[in-house]
Amino acid sequence: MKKTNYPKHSILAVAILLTWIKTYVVYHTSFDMKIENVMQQFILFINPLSFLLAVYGISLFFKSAKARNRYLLITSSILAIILYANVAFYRFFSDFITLPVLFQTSNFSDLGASAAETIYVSDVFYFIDVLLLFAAIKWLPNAKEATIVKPAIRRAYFVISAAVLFLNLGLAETERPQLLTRSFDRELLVKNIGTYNYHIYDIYIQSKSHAQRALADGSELVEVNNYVRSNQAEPNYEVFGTAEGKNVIVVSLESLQTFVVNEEMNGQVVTPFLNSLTKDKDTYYFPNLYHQTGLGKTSDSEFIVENGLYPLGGGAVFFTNSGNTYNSMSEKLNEKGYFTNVMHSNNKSFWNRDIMYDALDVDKFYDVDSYEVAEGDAVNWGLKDIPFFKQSVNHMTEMQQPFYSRLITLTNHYPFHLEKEDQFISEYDSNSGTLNRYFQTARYMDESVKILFDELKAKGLYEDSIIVMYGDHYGISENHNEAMSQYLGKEITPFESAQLQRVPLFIHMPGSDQGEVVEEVSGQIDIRPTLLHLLGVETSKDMQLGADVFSKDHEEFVIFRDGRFVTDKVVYAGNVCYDKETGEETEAAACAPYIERAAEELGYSDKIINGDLLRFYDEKTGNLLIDQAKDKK
Ligand code: GP9
Ligand code: MN
Repeated sequence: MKKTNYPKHSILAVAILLTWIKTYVVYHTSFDMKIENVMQQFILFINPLSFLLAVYGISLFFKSAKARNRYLLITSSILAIILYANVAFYRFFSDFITLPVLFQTSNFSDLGASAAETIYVSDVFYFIDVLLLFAAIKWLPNAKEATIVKPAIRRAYFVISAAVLFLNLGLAETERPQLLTRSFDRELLVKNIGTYNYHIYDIYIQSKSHAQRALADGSELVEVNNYVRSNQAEPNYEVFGTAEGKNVIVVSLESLQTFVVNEEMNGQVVTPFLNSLTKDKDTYYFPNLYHQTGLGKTSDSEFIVENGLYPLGGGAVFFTNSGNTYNSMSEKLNEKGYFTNVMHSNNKSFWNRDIMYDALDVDKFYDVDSYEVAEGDAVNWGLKDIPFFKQSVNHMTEMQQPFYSRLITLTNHYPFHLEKEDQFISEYDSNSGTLNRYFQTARYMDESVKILFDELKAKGLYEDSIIVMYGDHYGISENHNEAMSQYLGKEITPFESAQLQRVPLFIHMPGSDQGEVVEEVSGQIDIRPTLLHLLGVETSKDMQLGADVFSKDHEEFVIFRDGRFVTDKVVYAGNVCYDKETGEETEAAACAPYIERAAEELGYSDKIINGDLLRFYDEKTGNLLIDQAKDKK
């Protein structure tokens, strides 16, 4: 055979380069990914590389040229099919493939029909790298030569491929902190770690929850059920059903904490409209309600409100358990004839909402595509709250009534940027730009809520609706304690930090004349039973862990996702028991009985979610389906 000057591993290099370049071109031509700066462009460019180096690198173990070439071709074809499947899926769903979609059998008919429609002859382009690799194997002179690779060389090769992966992850982490721990958006994942790595990550997350699910059986429900039943709170029949038949409008107030309500900042009122609601004759205001979210932030609060269960301790339950059986508030209201929907002007795959809302039985998701985002109308991650509310109310006028709409706001979100024309008050003057701007965006949110009320009145929807608004989670993290302590005029101890987890809840019932400030210590987990009971919907058979705040049985005991808790007497934080009244450390015995119960309750909630136990429960009869086969549903 003729000797050539081609480098020894040129066929491997050709395979990697072809798939790499094709993937990068496909990113730009076939997906709609917003690239905001040069760094993001660079990350997008290098993100296929680490995976391709590793997977094609396996060919270095093959001793014969024929086997090696066959491996390279098969790998190249599989990768082309995976990428192409994503392209075809994206054309129809504007989203990347995630395993649960493939498992949800109801999606198959959709998928099949849409796939046929979205395949074109020109799609052979997506396989061009396979064809070129085939040609290279045929024509490249040294492609037929076997190359024996020394183990040391192979090791060096894989070290380099790992180094590329870490470089990629490092850059992604600076660009999007907590990307992997929170896994908040598929588009962001693909943008930062690449399609191929994303699929591995997706398989990892999904198989973890599948394994836990497979091991669970109905008998685990016995203990959970006993706990839930013994902690159940009877409705208060004085208020039960007082909002029956009304449209339900639930508003998630992004990052709004109670510390700004009824307060001033440098002589400026932060939330004038919400302040007026705290004294309004038709509004229940809850100043002592705490958020209970974990890493899943907004989505965790949605999960709590819909299901009356805690989110998970690690990762966002919207991602990890979107294939579970739930008995959500949407499902219950669907059964009462409500049209259930969520409105949020962001990319629908954020927090895996598009998939999770199916599991929660939400009839329709009005995502960013249902909104007109005119020039100058967007800030941070999407449409500003004022145009968002206006357009949302327009959608409501077209809905079948009664409806249950959950509106998720976005403007009061970190890093709290706002254009000049939307700044109704000046900034604060601490060393934290974040806190300084937070007051302005909170003020903007207040204005937007006022406009929501005005719009509902103008469109004739107000009188027939009940409006529930809650802060989803904290906006100011502990990184800003110094600035926070300047504002509050006191040191931020673990006690104060826990108290800062209060988020406001308003339940506004036009014409009810029932308004009051409900001082009861409560949590987001109580919202579901409280609201359902106001609507006259029983929850006595539901597998939920919250309790109706109006019930005489409601206990003042709020458990945070991280194990901290608050009662009417104590606050347990940083492993210290504090007297709630004074904020001073108190004897551990005052907290001791609750520590175990907090862990127990969180444990039961985790058990329900990880084992997907609601598939073994009949909420109509309250029967446990213990003898059912494990693979039910
Ligand atoms: C994203 C929005 C904000 O769609 O809900 O999410 P967050 O970062 O607050 O969880
Ligand atoms: Mn949020």
